[in-house]
Amino acid sequence: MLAQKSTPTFELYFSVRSPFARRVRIALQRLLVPFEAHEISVFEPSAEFLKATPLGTVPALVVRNGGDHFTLADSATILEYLHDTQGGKVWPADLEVRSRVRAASTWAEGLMTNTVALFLETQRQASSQEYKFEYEENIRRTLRAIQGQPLNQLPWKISDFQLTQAGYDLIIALEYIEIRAPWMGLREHYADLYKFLETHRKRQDLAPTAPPST
Ligand SMILES: N[C@@H](CCC(=O)N[C@@H](CS)C(=O)NCC(=O)O)C(=O)O
Repeated sequence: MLAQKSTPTFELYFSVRSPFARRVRIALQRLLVPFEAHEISVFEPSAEFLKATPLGTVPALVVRNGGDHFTLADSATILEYLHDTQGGKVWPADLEVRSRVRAASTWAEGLMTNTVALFLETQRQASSQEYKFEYEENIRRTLRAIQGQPLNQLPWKISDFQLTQAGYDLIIALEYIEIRAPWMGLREHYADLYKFLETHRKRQDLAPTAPPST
């Protein structure tokens, strides 16, 4: 007989500085989805965490339902799951708008990926100038491309108060750059992006998950 399915419960593995985990934490809160949070250090992963998610990356969402469970890794995969199971609220319904918002979100996610790689490279004993330069160039190019767009409308915002998923991702990426790669000079070189960050970072749906500055 098939196991009886009921409403699933969720557990989220996250680390406090991970921008990828932050986009999922914010989405879960925004969608009013209750979850049990497990804070971990990616540098000292516990056996329990690695058992749940063998790749050892955060975020990882454990979905439990009627005795069954599975774990989703990767923030984009988790957002897609939340969109499909929690009322289609992560991405816009209109296909063209959705594609534009997803494209913008991918840019912001790319900023996160390159900044994580840049930070990790700076931490290595024999760090490569070549790799660092390449990550920095990717970040600069993408920041310039985003700054060339109006930020107060789609794909970043729906209205004065409503950010899209891409808007949340952009703020998360900018705050992460600020703490992990401050020499990129957001405030000095990307004034419009910095203004966007300053305008939104104190929001109630963003401020509580802000990464510690050290
Ligand atoms: N594409 C993945 C990236 C996840 C990722 O790289 N997370 C970092 C923390 S910011 C991590 O878990 N690193 C651990 C490691 O590389 O061992 C996602 O979107 O979730």
